[in-house]
Amino acid sequence: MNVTQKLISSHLVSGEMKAGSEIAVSIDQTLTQDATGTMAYLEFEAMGVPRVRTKLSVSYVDHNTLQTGFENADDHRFLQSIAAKYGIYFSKPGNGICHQVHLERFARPGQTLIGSDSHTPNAGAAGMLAIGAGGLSVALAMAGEPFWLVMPKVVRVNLTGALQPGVSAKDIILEVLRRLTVKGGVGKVIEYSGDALKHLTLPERATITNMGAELGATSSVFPSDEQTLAFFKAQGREGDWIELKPDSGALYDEEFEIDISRLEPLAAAPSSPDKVVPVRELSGVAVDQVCIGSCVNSSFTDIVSAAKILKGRRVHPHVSLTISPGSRQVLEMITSDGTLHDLLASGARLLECTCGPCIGMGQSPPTGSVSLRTFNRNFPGRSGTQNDKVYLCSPLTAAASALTGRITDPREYVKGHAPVAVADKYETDDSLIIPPSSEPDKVEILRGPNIKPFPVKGELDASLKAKIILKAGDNITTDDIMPAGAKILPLRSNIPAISEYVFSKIDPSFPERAKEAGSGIILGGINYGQGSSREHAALAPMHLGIKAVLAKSFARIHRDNLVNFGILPLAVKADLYDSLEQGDEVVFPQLSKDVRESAFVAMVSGKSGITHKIEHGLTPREKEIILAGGELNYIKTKRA
Ligand code: MIC
Ligand code: SF4
Repeated sequence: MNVTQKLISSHLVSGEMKAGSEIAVSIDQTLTQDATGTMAYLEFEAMGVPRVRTKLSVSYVDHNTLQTGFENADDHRFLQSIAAKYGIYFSKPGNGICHQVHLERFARPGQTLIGSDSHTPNAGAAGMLAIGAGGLSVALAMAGEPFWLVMPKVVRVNLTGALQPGVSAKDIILEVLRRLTVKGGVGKVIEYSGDALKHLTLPERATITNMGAELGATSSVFPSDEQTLAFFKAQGREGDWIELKPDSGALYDEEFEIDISRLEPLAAAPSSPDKVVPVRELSGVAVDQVCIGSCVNSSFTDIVSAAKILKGRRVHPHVSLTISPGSRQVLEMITSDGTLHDLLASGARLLECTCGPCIGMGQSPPTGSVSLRTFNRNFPGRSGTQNDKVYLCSPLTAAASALTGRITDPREYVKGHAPVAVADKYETDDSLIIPPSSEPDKVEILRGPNIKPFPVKGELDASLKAKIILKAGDNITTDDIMPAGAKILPLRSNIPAISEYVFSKIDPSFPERAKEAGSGIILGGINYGQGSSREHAALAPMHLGIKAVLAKSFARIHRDNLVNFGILPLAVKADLYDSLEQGDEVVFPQLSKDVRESAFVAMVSGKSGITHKIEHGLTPREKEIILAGGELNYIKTKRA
């Protein structure tokens, strides 16, 4: 078996390990972050389970940390109180980005983790099966339910050689993205192997598994080996380590090789993580802003390697350089070893240990400018500035470019630098991680006025007449569907309020048209719903009356979220997509009967009168959920 098969088979509770068939795995650990966590815990609360049933559950606050009104602060207080009551560890704001802290303090080789954040596969660097999911799936796992997924294909990426100076782990994953594109990983786990692994440290591996999310992959994983042990020892967690390697002769569904010694610095051009080009081809592009941080590149190693380039030099006068360390551990270490001083002396601005600019929580770039970021996503407008031009690159490229004010190949700036190794010993102060209360009965859950109950749908309609509210193109992201940023994120606990922003960046009158129609449909192209795990991209449209999404294909997490909230996801062929227009009316004459009894649903186009038979592709379990009007209704009936 390969590593992925070992992880799945040791947790398999239902189904057959045959690529494409539905399986269920037991979940050892869960994580949430604040922007998805409030909903997830409200959903968990509704399940009436007195204490989480996982081995470990952690609630992080790292996204909504700008307290520009009472909303985010109220959410933090709610999250802390509900964690104390239900047996969840609470990582306070300032302690760091969930994925970075989880890798440092909690990841365990051989275990399973689901998190209400799409970059949860970051922990796959430590030999875990770590998967991003909607908040409701995470709530169910906390209640002891298994996690359902389609058995992925396992792709072996064989890494050979060693990185040249100035080239880093970010360039490896950018190369994978260049080859596979943002939809190339759908239905797959990317498993890394090869002799290059002996040089790749855990933080470097995490950069690679983290950004596997941008491939649309179910997860990414590395074996747990000597490098893993070195990291665990340095974190004082040797006891949590086990070895986990593929059997010799393990089989894979697909494989390809990258000789990493031949890679050069790469960058993703605006506005998609797979628009990858060599940095050298961009040299000369003037930059106004450089941001180093986010869960993909904010480790101690990342910040120190950037600082080595900046040391003794000054940031270009036209550039604003920001640094967001990934965790308090990273911040403490760069403070005590003098790196922070080098950064500040170069003219860098220090931000909190949070997601910050990555999710538009501040630092939106100026109009018409270029922003160069070490992040994982550059979807249009995600920075908070309309028509933004965001490039993604490594911390080395970012640092060199901050000095010159132009996108710059870092290779000539690293001459004489020894590669930054994993620290022998990390500073481990867990005082900002609050353990759950030992007297849960005495804990009162503190809810502010912004925390509204989540909407629940009724059973699937027997028949449905609906209007196509929006016809969208390919690769629509959840940032398009339910934008984030400092203005909208504080409404994550308030579905009626946040629904007013559905599609606001690309089609501001969408909410109004949807409400007016009463029942609506969204028509999408390929890879609809790529990107984040935010279930708000399903919940808020549901609140506006969206009953089905017809798309050429779906991203995994978003499709799960649609099913979870009773919105019917229908994959349609290109000719049907082409024949339908925004504003058209369609009728499903016997919707619930079709879903219950057939593999197809009938849909009559109002314009042509033609009846189309659409294969719904729902598994038996998903059928039940859709018929019940969503997972919460389904679970309630099942339990009753
Ligand atoms: C993101 O990177 O888009 C986020 C913000 O972390 C999301 C979660 C969210 O929308 O709250 C994700 O990646 O799942
Ligand atoms: Fe936070 Fe950005 Fe990572 Fe999402 S991708 S978890 S917003 S740092």
